[in-house]
Amino acid sequence: MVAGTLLVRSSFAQTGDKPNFIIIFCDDLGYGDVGCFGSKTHRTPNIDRMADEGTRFTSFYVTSGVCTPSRSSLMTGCYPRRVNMHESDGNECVLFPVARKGLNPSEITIADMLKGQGYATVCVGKWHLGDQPDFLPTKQGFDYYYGIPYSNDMGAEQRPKNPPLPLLRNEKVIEAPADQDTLTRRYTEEVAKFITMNKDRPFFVYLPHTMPHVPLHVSDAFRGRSPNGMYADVIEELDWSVGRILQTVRELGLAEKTLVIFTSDNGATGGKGRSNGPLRGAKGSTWEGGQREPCVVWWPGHIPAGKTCDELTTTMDLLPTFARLAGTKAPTDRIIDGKDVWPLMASRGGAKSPHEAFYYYQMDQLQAVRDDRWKLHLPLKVKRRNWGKGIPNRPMALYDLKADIGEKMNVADRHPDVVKRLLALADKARLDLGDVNHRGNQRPAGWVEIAKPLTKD
Ligand SMILES: [Ca+2]
Repeated sequence: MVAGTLLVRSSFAQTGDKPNFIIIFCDDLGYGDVGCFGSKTHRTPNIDRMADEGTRFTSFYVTSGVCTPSRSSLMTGCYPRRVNMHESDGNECVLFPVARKGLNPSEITIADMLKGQGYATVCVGKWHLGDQPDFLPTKQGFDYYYGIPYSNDMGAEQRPKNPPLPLLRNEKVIEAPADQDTLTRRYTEEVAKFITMNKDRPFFVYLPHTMPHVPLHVSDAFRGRSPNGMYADVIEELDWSVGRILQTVRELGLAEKTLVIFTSDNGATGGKGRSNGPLRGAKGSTWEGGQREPCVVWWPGHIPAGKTCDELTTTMDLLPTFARLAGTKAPTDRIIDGKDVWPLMASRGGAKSPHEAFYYYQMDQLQAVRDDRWKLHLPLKVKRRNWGKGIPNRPMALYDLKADIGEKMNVADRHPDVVKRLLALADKARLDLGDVNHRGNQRPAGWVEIAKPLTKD
């Protein structure tokens, strides 16, 4: 059985039988918000079944506690600073409507790479990597786009100076303001249709859900259904969506040809039924609760069922991993920070994380570094925050993540050798990726001279 599976695996790309890829990327879903990651309040039978049939990654990271930088990494396989998407044109932590800045179209996104390998590519959902025509998904490797270009709280309904929240099909606004109640359902239908239309060729689906980012919206079928309030209603509809997509894949006979990943772009905000499980901190922070995400990887016959992998992995790894599975390589003409983690997904005996370290940045500032076991919060004169004033005089703190996932006990005094090693890794990152006033090896973002609002004709 094992040998047979390995044989299928190794011959997959060579036979021209390229696997399909689906990334389901929730917005602000916390580490403890789904059953298979410990939620006792949200009913998520479909995501739990996906975990039973696949592998849970329990040390899976996004590169930022907020949307835009996190998404830039998933798309490019690079830290946000590398592609200059760590802050907006107005020095905010994320892009706002009518931004002059966006993900540079000269970056090679996962979609660009897979399109080059003959894949049909679709982005359905919240983009948030630039709202100008040059930066939209259709200019970043996606054949088709349906969704909102930035966060659902950035329309005129919440911020009167902005245009009404636009819903786009490709580059055209088809609805404004978008009817948010039906977004999760409509996204799911768009994806199911796309999969069905492209069942006979390799495809890549990127589904960055608008939910459960606030304002919360849910369709009539799910409103008030959960005993745990609106947030749980929203999670249950997202779970339904996962089930509907996997059912589509199964019914078309594509289960053994399709790798599906379920995760989130950053941690949950605090309170109101949201949960980052045992993790400290929340969305927007460099505590684990901001950047460690629930992650389930599913591919029957290729990825083992019912397993858990605690090795350090990141959204940046998806581009090089998909490249390998599609029979190509990640770009070699530029620095790519992600690593091929297929040996971990396939649970090859003894496979270890290919990362020497992971770096936690808040906007332009390096705040923490971890290796396989230890996380060091760096001493900072002013610890920057994504919003509000920085926090002065933050002392150094070391946590043993294997014994203390909640970052409760500072053990820096007991492990001076570990502190020294992690400080050296931080210096290495500063040289390469930069830190505050040091630019590092950074590629330019995309810019336009005059930004225009996305409005309905
Ligand atoms: Ca988010």
